[in-house]
Amino acid sequence: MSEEIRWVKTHCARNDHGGCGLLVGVKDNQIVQIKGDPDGYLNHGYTCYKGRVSADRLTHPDRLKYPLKRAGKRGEGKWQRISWEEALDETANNLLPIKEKYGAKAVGFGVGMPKGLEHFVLIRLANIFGSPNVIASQDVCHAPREVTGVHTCGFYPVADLQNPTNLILTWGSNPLATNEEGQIGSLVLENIKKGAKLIVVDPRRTELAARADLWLQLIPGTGPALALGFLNVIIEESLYDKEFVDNYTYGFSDLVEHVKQYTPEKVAEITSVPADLIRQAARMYAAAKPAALQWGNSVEHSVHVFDHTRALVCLMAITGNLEVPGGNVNAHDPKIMGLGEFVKAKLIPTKAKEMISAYHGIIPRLMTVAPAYFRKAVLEGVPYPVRGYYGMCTNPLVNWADSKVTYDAFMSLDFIAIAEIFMTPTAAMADIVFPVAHQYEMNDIGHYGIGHGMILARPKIVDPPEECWPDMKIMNELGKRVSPPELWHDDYEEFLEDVVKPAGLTYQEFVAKGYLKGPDRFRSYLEKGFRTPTGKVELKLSVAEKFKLKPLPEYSGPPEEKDPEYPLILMSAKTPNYLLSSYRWVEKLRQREPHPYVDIHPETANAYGIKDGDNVVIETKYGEIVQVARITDIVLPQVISAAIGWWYPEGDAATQYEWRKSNFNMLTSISKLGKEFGTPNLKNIPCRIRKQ
Ligand SMILES: Nc1nc2c(c(=O)[nH]1)N[C@H]1C(S)=C(S)[C@@H](COP(=O)(O)OP(=O)(O)OC[C@H]3O[C@@H](n4cnc5c(=O)[nH]c(N)nc54)[C@H](O)[C@@H]3O)O[C@H]1N2
Ligand SMILES: Nc1nc2c(c(=O)[nH]1)N[C@H]1C(S)=C(S)[C@@H](COP(=O)(O)OP(=O)(O)OC[C@H]3O[C@@H](n4cnc5c(=O)[nH]c(N)nc54)[C@H](O)[C@@H]3O)O[C@H]1N2
Ligand code: SF4
Ligand SMILES: [Mo]
Repeated sequence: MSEEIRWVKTHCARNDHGGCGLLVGVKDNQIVQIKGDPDGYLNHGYTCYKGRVSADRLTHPDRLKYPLKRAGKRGEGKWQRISWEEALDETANNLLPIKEKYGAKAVGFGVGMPKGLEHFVLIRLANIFGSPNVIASQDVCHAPREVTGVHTCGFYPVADLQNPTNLILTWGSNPLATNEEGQIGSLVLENIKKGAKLIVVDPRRTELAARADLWLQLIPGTGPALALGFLNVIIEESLYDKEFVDNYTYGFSDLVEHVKQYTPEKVAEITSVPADLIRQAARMYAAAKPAALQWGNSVEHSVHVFDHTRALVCLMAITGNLEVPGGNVNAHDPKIMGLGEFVKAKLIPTKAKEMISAYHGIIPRLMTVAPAYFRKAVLEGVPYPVRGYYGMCTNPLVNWADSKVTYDAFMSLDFIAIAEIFMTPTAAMADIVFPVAHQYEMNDIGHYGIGHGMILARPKIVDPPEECWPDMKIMNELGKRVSPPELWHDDYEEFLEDVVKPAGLTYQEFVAKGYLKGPDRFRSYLEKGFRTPTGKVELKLSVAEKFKLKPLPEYSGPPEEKDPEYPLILMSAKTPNYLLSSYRWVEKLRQREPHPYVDIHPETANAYGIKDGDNVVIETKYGEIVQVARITDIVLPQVISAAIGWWYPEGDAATQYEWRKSNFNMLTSISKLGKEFGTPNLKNIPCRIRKQ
């Protein structure tokens, strides 16, 4: 007999960084409806379309359901179904000989955008195995902001959208489409309704830009100059918070001298934002008190990420917006297990010295290896050989800059295991593919380790199909085969218990509560100072010399040299319909966005004889791809904005699903990297276009 619809509370996940409280309707082990939970802490009932149709990710007929072993040559698309025992043994029997021959560090453990608790189980697996090399896209996502924040003011300054604020300044962040790090866009709108002003810094006229009090349409990649221009105006016009600057900052007088050169007029030339608009925006931001600066991914997508981020933290600091409600805050965790303990960091005390990136003189505290350096190790043996890779929740062939180098590196590895929900271009290169359980099919914890001071419950709602296992279970069982079994759990669900135990809760009690949030604590510096070497916000870095870092933020020109052969500027932005390279196979999403679209200004389209819907070849020094023209004036005439993350799941596994055809990262390069984080340039790339 068919059961009634049962409504279960959970939190959305694996569509972006997640966070919306959801009510999930279940009937006969099937999800029949998903709606927003009005009690959701971050969303107050809001959901987006891809959240509402997210159960469709589970039911596609081509979803991976059994462990697979490569049958033909690598990448040929021929597979043999094997048992879990065989898949785990085969993986162990390949990883252990690599460890024996080259050392544990010759195995890289790969993750992508953090999706759930498995992210930290993977770091634990690497640590226990003895490899310092966790390979992650953190170099272009989150880590530069977090690490630079810690170096500058002792913490990761998060925009406080929960308390009333007078102004939100979005800086290369598009929360209505991306809800980055659980900064759910609807909260920005709620603040605006209550009277907060809005300034948007974005090269595209986004939905938010269209609603903003001021919109600064800068040339992509020129953000550091604009931030320095803001500092110039605020200092020249004495709009800064004098009491805070006098008592709690280090190096102000050097900053004053330094930013004199970044006059609004000079910055206008670089950024194409009119000088008066720069003045007006800087004044409005400085006067608002409190003002929340919501920064985004584009801060990171440049070789100049360190300067950019440093300038923005200086801006928050001198305007007195650090650690105040409605400003940029230090989010404190609830009483849960600390990350270091969870990942068993103590077992690998020499990690910072031995990881691949240490050789490249990376900034201290960045504990993952940038993909650029990983591939150098694989292809050139620099600084030492790396021959094996275990990857989950990631699709490097499409998502890492310079896809051709990724292909070569994956062809060259001795052994690759990938855990996936669907056969992707990267999984198609593997020797072993593990089929995984997904959101709604396993117990999970969200937002652990993201730095926003909360964790969210994501309980299991339906059973996974056939032989799919949660990533955590796979690693728990693999761990027992490749490292001392006593360091692993009998049952992988104990990982969930570990996290919430310090709060005095079982996982199920945590699920009943829904989420845990740390205490709101503001202006802790009044008692303790800032957690930097000088105890102050370091406008000028006191450790600059020691770590060979720039003491003051600067603008050192466009991330790539201008090139008359490639007269247009290529950028990208994330679409509301997909997560990076994921879910092109979900029909309801594909109907909304069937093709990769490149946004081209009408004047430019006209000059090149391109019409809306035409196939367009986009070409950079590094490669060419094809996308479909969308003629729109949301971009400047000299800028085009192309889609990221594209491959064609309906294509052929033997050609890795046409991974070259429309993939943005065929156009990017790792020949020039930011020194501090190993970051490639993903925005402001000289390009040219033609009708196909
Ligand atoms: N040019 C350019 N490149 C970029 C970016 C850009 O803006 N421009 N953005 C960068 C950013 S910010 C990031 S974070 C990276 C992201 O890079 P990735 O993290 O590699 O990106 P995703 O597309 O999220 O890839 C995730 C893969 O995980 C799979 N997956 C989903 N859920 C699960 C799960 O529960 N378990 C397992 N095992 N697999 C799962 C999906 O099917 C998908 O194939 O890309 C970066 N690359
Ligand atoms: N729907 C959806 N949500 C996502 C993701 C997704 O792929 N899809 N990805 C998730 C991930 S991994 C991340 S890291 C976050 C990213 O979240 P965001 O940072 O919000 O995402 P982006 O779209 O990369 O960049 C934000 C805005 O920066 C603008 N921009 C581009 N270049 C520049 C520039 O040079 N300067 C300035 N000031 N602005 C620029 C773009 O036009 C865009 O509107 O989103 C997460 N959420
Ligand atoms: S905004 Fe993000 S967390 Fe909220 S429903 Fe959409 S995908 Fe899920
Ligand atoms: Mo990201």
